[in-house]
Amino acid sequence: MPRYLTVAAAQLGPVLRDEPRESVVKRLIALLEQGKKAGCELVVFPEMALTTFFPRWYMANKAETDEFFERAMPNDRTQPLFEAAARLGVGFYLGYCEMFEEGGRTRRFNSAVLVDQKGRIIGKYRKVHVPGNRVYDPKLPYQHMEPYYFEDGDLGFPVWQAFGTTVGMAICNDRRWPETYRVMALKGAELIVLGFNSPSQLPDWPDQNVFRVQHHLVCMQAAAYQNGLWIVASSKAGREEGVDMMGHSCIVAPSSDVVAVTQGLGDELIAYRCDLDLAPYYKSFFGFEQNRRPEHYGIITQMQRQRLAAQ
Ligand code: CDV
Repeated sequence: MPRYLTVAAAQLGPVLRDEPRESVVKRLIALLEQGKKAGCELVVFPEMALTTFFPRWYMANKAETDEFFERAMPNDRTQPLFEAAARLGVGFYLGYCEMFEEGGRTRRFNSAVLVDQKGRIIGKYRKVHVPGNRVYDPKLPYQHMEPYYFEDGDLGFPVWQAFGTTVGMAICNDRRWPETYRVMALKGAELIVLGFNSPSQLPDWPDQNVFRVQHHLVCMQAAAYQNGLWIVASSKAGREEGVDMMGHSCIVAPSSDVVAVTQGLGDELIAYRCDLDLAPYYKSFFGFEQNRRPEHYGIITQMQRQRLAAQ
């Protein structure tokens, strides 16, 4: 029996600081409805989809950022999105900022949930690779202070049996790391869904600006091919609070082909009917079981242990 999944990347144009959650949720529901019309079973929203990308600002008092976090998911303001998913029969991936109290301290993560076609959460992921500066840098026109605001994700890279396949999640900077995909591929992932917020210019690495789109695409094209999986990546795009955010939300096939990509920098949905059997086909081409040589890969994890020990 051939296996197909119609999936979409639902890109969001800018979300400004004063845009109420209710308004963003309406935009998400409109995209979900477009996804339904396009025959989608799953729609992928961006990283931190409910708010502006606040780590571009430094706030000495972290409590000032509470407005950007969700204390529960779903909650009163996001419940309509979950209800829409159940009504339309379309699942979704949603990136958001997660906050809770544990052991007398406040914990904050850059997280995402996977929601099924009945509007139920079936998986949660917390961003493992948390990039940027921990300390405010006054020389930069804007910051990228994720390590100051968020803990490293502590859930690893789980995968879920859902949507007729094996699905894994990642968030933004994770997509640039080969290990992200490899770990989930070894757990059988055939589809990885991710949201991102990537500025078009990096003020501390200006020589990289010309490569921004190329590097965004090449890491996922290589990963899709090397791991035999589909990747759906959804961006927050356009000029958000004075910062240009890259568009180029896309769907990448296991062949490495970019089969769909957004054309603009606003709210935009791109859908594709994915042949899931391409995943086992490309995995068997590499022959993971027979041809991998993990006895030569130890340094990948040993170096991490040494660095941690030296801290
Ligand atoms: N949100 C991100 O994780 N952004 C990173 C950069 C800009 C630090 C990225 O890899 O796009």
